[in-house]
Amino acid sequence: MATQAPKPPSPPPAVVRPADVNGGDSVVLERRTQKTKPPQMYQVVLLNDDYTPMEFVVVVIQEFFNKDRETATQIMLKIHLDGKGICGVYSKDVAATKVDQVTEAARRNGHPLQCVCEPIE
Ligand code: TYC
Repeated sequence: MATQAPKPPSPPPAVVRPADVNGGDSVVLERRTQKTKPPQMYQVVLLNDDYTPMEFVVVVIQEFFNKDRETATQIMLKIHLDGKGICGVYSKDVAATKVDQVTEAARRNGHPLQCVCEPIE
């Protein structure tokens, strides 16, 4: 059985109203504004604490947020100094999964590291 590829979303149709058709030689097209909003995005944030080792936080940021070692170290130090820091921005489901994965890894290793997500804008 042949499967069909999903169609990409098409732009809103322009409208031709009878009043816009002048003597058959010109047509006014009315542009419709896009009705679909982009989805709400969420930032995943790590919070500082006094007990989780710096090395563990760096590895978590590398593994779960796909950062290189240098970027992960910079983010960890920002959290250590400022109290919190953004590790990534995702759709709601992906952000919630990151929070669960990080929290599970922290508890499994006996660390109190806190990870939360918050809507942006
Ligand atoms: N403050 C911790 C320490 O000095 C390190 C740390 C950094 C902990 C970032 C949590 O999200 C965190 N060992």
